Amino acid sequence: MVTKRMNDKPEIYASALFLPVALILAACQPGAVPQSLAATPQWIAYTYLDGENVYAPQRLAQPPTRGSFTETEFERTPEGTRLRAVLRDGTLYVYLDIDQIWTSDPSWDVRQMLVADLDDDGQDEAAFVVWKPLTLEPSVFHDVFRFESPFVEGSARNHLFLYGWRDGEWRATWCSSPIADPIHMMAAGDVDGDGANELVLLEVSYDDDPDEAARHVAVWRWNGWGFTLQWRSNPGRFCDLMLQDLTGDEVPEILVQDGC
Ligand SMILES: [Ca+2]
Ligand SMILES: [Ca+2]
Ligand SMILES: [Ca+2]
Repeated sequence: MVTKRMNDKPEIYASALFLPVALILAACQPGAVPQSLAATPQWIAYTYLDGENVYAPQRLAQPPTRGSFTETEFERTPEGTRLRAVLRDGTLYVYLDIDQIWTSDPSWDVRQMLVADLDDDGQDEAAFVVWKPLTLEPSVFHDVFRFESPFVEGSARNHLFLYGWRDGEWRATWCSSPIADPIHMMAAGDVDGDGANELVLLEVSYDDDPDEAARHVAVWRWNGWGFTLQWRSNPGRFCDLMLQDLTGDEVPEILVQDGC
């Protein structure tokens, strides 16, 4: 099992100004030892080891019951209306009662959406994974930092966006820069039992087909201005992701398939 020192933790920041920092931090992660837990697809449960910042794997004899990530309804808003967010064919639609009030940008390919309190402010938001064309900011990358962006203008880059109902309107509450390790799947839950949700990801590489298996399972937690890596698994070929408590302690295990 590969563990990480506290000062090695990469972070996902919101502002494009922080992109080089985030990338540099991600590039500084120590290499993990290749070790797949299964040669053929096998369900595995990762359980948090109290106080050790590590999730221990255990093979499951039976596959878990599957969940759905394609449609979620919010709680009623303070105005007494119903807010509903629906992901359909790569587009996210938001309705207030029967009125459609927001649609994701046509250039975005929205892959997954979930609703949870991810920034620990007591209010739920919609978190969604987006592939969208990279738009460089010349004044930032060339005039200020004096180096070329590692990404090509117009290439598809992966982002995590948080939107919510705030001050009587549907709006962005946090938007990431291009993510260093694109998100294949995500789930949200308090997987370490400390009372705040973590963001659990299956991560791929830009060199991979993002629709194929993921390389790592990772747990990220909100740090006040972005997400900090708490833990990352050994490499594998992961697909499927869900959170279920299998041990009866009301702390969900991270369930994934390896060997996909
Ligand atoms: Ca929140
Ligand atoms: Ca937690
Ligand atoms: Ca448990």
